[in-house]
Amino acid sequence: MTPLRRRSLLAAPAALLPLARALAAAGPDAPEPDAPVPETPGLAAHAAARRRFYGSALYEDALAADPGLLAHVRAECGMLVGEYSFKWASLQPQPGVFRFATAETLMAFAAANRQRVRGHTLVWHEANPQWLLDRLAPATGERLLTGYIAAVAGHFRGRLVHWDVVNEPIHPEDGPPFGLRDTPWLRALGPGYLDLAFHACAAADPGALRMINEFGVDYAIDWQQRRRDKLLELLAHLLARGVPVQAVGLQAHLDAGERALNQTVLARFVADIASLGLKVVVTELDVRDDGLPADIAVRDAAVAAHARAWLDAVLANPAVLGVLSWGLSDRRSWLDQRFPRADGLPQRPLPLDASLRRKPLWSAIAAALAGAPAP
Ligand code: 9MR
Repeated sequence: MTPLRRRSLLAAPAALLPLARALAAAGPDAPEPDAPVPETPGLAAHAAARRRFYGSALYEDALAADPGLLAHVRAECGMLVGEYSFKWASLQPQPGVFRFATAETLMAFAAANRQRVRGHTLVWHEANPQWLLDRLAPATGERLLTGYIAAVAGHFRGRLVHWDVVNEPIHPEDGPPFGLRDTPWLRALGPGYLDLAFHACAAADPGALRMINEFGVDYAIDWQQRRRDKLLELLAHLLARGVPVQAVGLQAHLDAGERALNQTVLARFVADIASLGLKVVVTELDVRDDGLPADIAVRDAAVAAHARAWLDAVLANPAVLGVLSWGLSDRRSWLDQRFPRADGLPQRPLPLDASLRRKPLWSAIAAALAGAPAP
């Protein structure tokens, strides 16, 4: 705060003096206080009215350190997903050593609030411990993969509603068949790593919906069309081989500056997935705004309109079970590291702002859920 503003605040009318003093004491960078939890229904209730769910990812540090956020997570979310604690590097940091404590803290929080939890993720090319990458080879791969899934999915058996059995397997530019990404798993085991993973998960926790979770399938642009085509091809091949995949996660990391949002293309893609007999979950919704001007009202409106158009097209299909966003509040998003705005301002990608107030994106999600057809 400049000296000038501080003086003018302290010169405020007597009735405003306590507020002026509080503002002056708070200093220039002090965050606004957390907004109280509204009394009107949260997104979970809006979703439940259409027999869908709404939830969000929770960054695990919040469980101990951010009671303000947790109060809103309780009010808005019917489902949670750990942002990191169910990944391999977190659950098995050393060979033979499993650490379930953080994931169990999240499970306990969810249970106390009658929230469901989805598991993310069993097999991925990221968030793997170094020891695993060092040991992974054709001779060892099957035992490492199926042993881990038996242990982890077995540990949570009956307590998770979904498992992202395989995360982000598609990357057509890499060259392997079915557009599969060139990963340590593919190199060790070939495309059959997916079969092994799904069968192992089905055996260890038959009640969790078994999913492939993928990003970059949102827009009518060539490289994303290739990803949609390859994902559909992969799913058809898996099903033809009797691989027990049951649903597709559309991550929905959207970009408010992207103009190629085509509702017809999107609706067709979801219908193609559904026609294979598979369900769909929107798993990681957020909306980048680094292509937009700084003005907050402009950004918030554009983010909301963009998400609304995407969600309307996707939720029109009764195979879509629900929506989770990748975080609930702008106070923390991976996008600020991965796609920082040129002007240094934080991104505003999530339903609540950094002070936990509902944003236009909150209303867009509520309205899109309200428009979903009967499942
Ligand atoms: O948001 C997550 C970040 O905190 C982690 O460091 C990172 C690596 O584990 O994963 C991020 O979440 C990703 C998710 O697991 C899969 N889809 C893309 C998400 C954003 O990168």
